[in-house]
Amino acid sequence: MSGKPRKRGRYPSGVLSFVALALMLFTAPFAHAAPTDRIIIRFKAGADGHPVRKEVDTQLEAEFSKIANRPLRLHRAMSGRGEFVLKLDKRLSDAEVEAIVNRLKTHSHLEYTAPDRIAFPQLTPNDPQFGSQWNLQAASGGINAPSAWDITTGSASIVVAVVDTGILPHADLAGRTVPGYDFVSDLNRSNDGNGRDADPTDPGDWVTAAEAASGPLVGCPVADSSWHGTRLAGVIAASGNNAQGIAGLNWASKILPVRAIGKCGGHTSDIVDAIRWAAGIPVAGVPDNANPARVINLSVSTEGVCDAAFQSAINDVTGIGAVVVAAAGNQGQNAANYTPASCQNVIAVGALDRNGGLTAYSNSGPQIAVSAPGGTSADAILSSSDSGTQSPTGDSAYIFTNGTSLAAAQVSGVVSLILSHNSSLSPAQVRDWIRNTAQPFTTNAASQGSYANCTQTLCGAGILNPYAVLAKATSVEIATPQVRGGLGQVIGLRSDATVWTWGEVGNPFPQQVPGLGGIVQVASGGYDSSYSLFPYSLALRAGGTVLAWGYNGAGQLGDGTTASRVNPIQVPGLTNVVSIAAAVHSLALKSDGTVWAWGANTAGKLGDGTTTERHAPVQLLGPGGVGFLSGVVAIAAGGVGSLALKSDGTVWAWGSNVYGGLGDGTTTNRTTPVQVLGPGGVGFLSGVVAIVAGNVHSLALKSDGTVWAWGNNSDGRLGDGTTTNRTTPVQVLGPGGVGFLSGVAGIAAGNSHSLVLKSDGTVWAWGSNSNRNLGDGTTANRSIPVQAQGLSNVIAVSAGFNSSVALASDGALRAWGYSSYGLGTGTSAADTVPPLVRVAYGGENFSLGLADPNMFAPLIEAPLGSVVISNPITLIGIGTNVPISITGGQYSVNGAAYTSAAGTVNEGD
Ligand SMILES: [Ca+2]
Ligand SMILES: [Ca+2]
Ligand SMILES: [Ca+2]
Repeated sequence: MSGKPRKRGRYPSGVLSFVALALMLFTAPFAHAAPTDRIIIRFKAGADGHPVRKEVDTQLEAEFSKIANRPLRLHRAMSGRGEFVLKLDKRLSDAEVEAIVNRLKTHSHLEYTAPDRIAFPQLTPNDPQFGSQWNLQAASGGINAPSAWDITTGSASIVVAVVDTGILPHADLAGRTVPGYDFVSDLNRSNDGNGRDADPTDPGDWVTAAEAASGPLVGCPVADSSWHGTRLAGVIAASGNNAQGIAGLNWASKILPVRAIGKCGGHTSDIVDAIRWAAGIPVAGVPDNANPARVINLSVSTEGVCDAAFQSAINDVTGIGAVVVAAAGNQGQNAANYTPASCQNVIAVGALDRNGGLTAYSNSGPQIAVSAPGGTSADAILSSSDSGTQSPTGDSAYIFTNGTSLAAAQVSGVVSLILSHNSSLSPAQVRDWIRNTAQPFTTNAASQGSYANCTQTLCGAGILNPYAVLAKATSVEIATPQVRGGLGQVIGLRSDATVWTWGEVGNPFPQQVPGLGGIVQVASGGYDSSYSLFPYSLALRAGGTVLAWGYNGAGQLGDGTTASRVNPIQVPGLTNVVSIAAAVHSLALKSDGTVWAWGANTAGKLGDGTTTERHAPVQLLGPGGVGFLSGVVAIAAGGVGSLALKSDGTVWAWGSNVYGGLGDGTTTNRTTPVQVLGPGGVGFLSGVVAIVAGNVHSLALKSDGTVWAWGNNSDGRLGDGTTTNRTTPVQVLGPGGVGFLSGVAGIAAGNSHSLVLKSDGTVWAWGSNSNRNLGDGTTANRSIPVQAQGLSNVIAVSAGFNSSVALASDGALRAWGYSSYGLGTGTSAADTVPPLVRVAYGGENFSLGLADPNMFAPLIEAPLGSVVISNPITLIGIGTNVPISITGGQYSVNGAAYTSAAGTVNEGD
């Protein structure tokens, strides 16, 4: 970047500057209790002196849950007679738990109830120099980090990138870094004898008088080495309570050192490459980053309004969920004229002195989002550093400095705590929450010696308040566990909204997709070439955007390219998505009932009237190519075609029809949707509540619990007792060929087999069994349903290409079929009972976590209308006054638990 230094600028342009910080004077007591998910109860004593109830049985759990209006289960018995701990589905604020406790007191069996509050030894870390870290303490004008540490001290799964001068090994950062990179390409600045390289160690950035007088660094300020990146890393993440040095804000998360600054600053071109790489975006000539950062600290500043190069990189990384924190700059000017503080979508941080007032050096103005202590030379910020004035000595020193750099690093540390606690938050949410929870500025700072009183026009929304923003982030919503089989891969969504993959290609056991949180739905697709499998994945974020990674040979990732990607990227321009599907092509359903498609388009499976491969989403046309299909509530992608379910219970299909898988009575391929006919080609299929597409056959579940199938019938995969292909739906027979299959709550289809979950938690399958994918202990193909052995309490099923997987109500998974060694089970034996998915060979069972524990499964998600079910079951997305027939017992509608006699009920009954 270019531009002339201003009067108060310290350095030539093109240089980052470091900032001083200040502290604020607030003495709020922070009286609070940490969130808890537990409640203590004690049963009353009866006439015989014994508790009226000996245990908390499922009936009592249901009663307590109803009173609490959320799941509440037995956790364990306590020491007192009749005394028990109950556990909520998540941690709630003190006030929320108090309210539940008060309601529970009304239960006639209970003597007392109390929140199971979490007591702390008032977590003051034992780091010997913590006493000098006034900026983190409450009494000294700091941000009261100990109160935040009561809630969390960080998660090891979160990565914070420090895009700066690199890093030094330091005793207080040992074990806390992941491999970074050195992006300094200018040999005049790199000081390590080369350009870009894989070692981000800081060689020093000193400038001698001779260098400043002539040569490539002429005009640069003469300076000792700053060890700037190491200082920032210490403020963010120095290990706390380790009896060593200082405490950083985050004691567990990882620092990603990304070197982009050398002697006398760094170039924008290197910094923006470093920013993208830090978030996991590939950079040409550099190995992909295996540990994408969710937080990127930019304690750098250069003169000039944010330019397109900087803004583009920031938009790219915030688009995939990385929070960018930028120092205001130390020029004492309007931050709007400095970069990256003036960029959109960053959290720009101003620096306060110990009185809570604006420091003389801090840039200020409406661009600032929030302020934090930056200190002054008299009251500076202690952090990890080195005593070397030129090259490092490696002495793990601790040195005081001040500046907006250090203020920004404190915000980055707090952001990493927030994401440690609730990884689902978007960058915009994090920014809003930090601003909305900030402490008010002090009003008399200038009279106490500050440069000026802060106002919201000068210094942002207020003073960084770690406790308040973490308390807000405690109200997490859990995801409903899901598992999806695919081509060469299984993908699982855990109840903490993290994503895990494993399968026939790649990881034999579940591994977490790094840096991914806040996911509400997953899909697994892939491409099969000469028996080599190339999987890819889609994930839907809570906010309605879609992430994609893996194979991209036909544009399945929707990013406009055919370059496969290791790390998730956001599908550009796609918003308000409520459901996703993947096969060799990708489908997305938007909240307005429209469908969008991209990827392979052979035979017209994208439904855009063409057979042209699409590398970005196109909208699904209407029947006959007129207008667009609308009113869609569910989508399915198969090997050859696609299905859509409309809210009126009708099914629409497009793509390859060689085996009749489109169900329109023909074998003609369709590039726009046609309506699936009724049985025997009479009328149209109706009353459907769920659809799935196999490789070359299709299944539909009707609201009466019956299953219908059409398309290729090799090996009996349609379940009608024959192997005759069908161009219109036939009804799946009952076990033994007697009557018809009923009581079905979930369906799945693989390459050549079909799988259903009945509402009693059992699993039934039919079709090809040569790979034992039916789970009945044999290898005999079946044209009528047989029961998979040893499975109970199943809440969801899914099919891979030639494999099957079942999710139980306790979060455990069982997998069977082809390549059982690669199904996460660690066995290739022909087990009679499908084996459990494990975390490693011989390891513990892998779990996707409990579904909303009192609630059972989201067995039917759509559409609405009149739905006949038998319990236990959960319905979500149901409008009020929609009639729902149940057989009685426990059920849940829209997240609330009810118990009812058989009959027709409505939400709230
Ligand atoms: Ca280098
Ligand atoms: Ca290097
Ligand atoms: Ca320490």
